Amino acid sequence: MRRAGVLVGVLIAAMSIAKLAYAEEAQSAAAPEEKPHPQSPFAEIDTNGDGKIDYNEFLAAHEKKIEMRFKALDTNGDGFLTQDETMAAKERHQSASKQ
Ligand SMILES: [Ca+2]
Ligand SMILES: [Ca+2]
Repeated sequence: MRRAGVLVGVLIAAMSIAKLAYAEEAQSAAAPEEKPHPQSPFAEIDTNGDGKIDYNEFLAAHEKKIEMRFKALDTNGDGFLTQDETMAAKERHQSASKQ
């Protein structure tokens, strides 16, 4: 089955893009305009605190989610996804959506 390999490739590409984006974002700190509540999810994503979420901040926020998803799929924690792991996740997802 090829889809699992494609999924892994997409995840890895997304993670490396997000890392690059995060490094760029750290260099371009803009002046803050209006600050949302520091504990809000918006403030967590808006890392430079300018009151707006730019594409790099959006990517960085999703990098965390992608990492969590990867770790959830990698049930034996070896840093790789096998077809068995992705198929098991698919089956878990399908049985959960039937309930
Ligand atoms: Ca921002
Ligand atoms: Ca694994």
